[in-house]
Amino acid sequence: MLELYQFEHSAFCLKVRLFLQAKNLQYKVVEITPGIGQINVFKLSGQRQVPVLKDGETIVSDSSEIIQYIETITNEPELLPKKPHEAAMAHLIEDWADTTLAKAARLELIKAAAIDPSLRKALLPNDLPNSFKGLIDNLPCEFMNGLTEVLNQGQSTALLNSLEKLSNSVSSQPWLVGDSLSIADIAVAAQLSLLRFPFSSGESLFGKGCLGFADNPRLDPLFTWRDQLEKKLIETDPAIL
Ligand SMILES: N[C@@H](CCC(=O)N[C@@H](CS)C(=O)NCC(=O)O)C(=O)O
Repeated sequence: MLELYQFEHSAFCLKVRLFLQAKNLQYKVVEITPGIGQINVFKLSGQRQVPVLKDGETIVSDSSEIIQYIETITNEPELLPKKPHEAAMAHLIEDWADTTLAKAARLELIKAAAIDPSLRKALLPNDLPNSFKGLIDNLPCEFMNGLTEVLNQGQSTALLNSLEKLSNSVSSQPWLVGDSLSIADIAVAAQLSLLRFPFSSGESLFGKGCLGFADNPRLDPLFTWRDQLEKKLIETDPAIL
């Protein structure tokens, strides 16, 4: 049985889950508590980040490496395009989503959580005691602000600009590369979870997100596309939780 070591709200972990769901593979989720739980991740994989996939004796870390590994288990359906042009486009979009989009979306979410205590609380791991959650809830915003690396306006505008183009693209045709689902769609959809939370983030977070993104009508087609993609895959999710 495949085991996925993950954080509940990590976009890179969602990327691997969506890929496993699209491949219709059974897997077990092992929830890791950020910080303390990463000691076990380190013992298992020699590094501290999630996602990590365990397949018997084989341990793979890094979402892109995991995806390459899963592809060796089954290449059905084809999510890593084979035609050279499509393969290049899918690779470049995945790389953009994992780097530029991931970083900008993470910083936007930190900014949003700094000004919204309820978002901060909802993002905490489920297994934290309620008393501790209450403490976080009451931390003054200035304290959170002091901890954050803030996106400047130019970076927010650049992110919005790229997302509007993607929003227009999915309005006219559903797949970012070729004429079927690929890793490009999955990688982008996963990182969008930080800007507006999907169904899989749970009731307390679904639909919430970063001001200027989650509530931006120009991005609505993009988040609706993401929600439909996730819903389609979740309906057939073979995960054993
Ligand atoms: N390049 C990695 C990035 C993974 C990553 O950033 N993981 C974050 C969670 S989203 C993490 O484990 N952070 C904890 C840490 O860095 O200690 C991938 O694609 O899997």
